[in-house]
Amino acid sequence: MERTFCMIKPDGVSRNLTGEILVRLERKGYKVLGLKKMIISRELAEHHYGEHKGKPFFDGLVTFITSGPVVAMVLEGPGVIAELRKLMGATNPKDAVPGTIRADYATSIDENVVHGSANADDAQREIGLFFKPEELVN
Ligand code: IDP
Ligand code: MG
Repeated sequence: MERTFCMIKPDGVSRNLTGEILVRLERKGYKVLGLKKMIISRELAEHHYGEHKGKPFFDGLVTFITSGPVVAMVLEGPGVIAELRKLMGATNPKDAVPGTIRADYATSIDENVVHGSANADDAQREIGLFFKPEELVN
């Protein structure tokens, strides 16, 4: 059993896609252990996206992710880390396979609706950044 961190980005929340995305993840069979709507501080955003510091899109990314509420969640299920990435689709929606969340709901790499941890180390780190252990309920 694995756990991963998933987040509906401000574009997804403001476009009222939260329910659509949760339906896909729940129907797939993943358990939602933690779920909250929140506005990310600049400090948290810079930590969360720390691997991208120094890249040309970093400042825009931090500004965007802090621009409005997100819905953060922890998902649990077999193979959920890699499988969530498949359900999300490629980072650039232009390259995302139809049927994936980004292919179906996004048109821009800057605003691609959803985040999912890239690997087990990131999953553990990101879950810890956004949730206290007691906020996760099975
Ligand atoms: P991921 O979200 O698929 O894991 P990352 O490479 O970790 O993709 O990048 C984090 C986020 O930064 C992406 O979801 C996207 O919104 C944004 N991003 C990544 N690469 C670019 C780029 O080349 N230009 C603009 N934004 C980008
Ligand atoms: Mg990433």
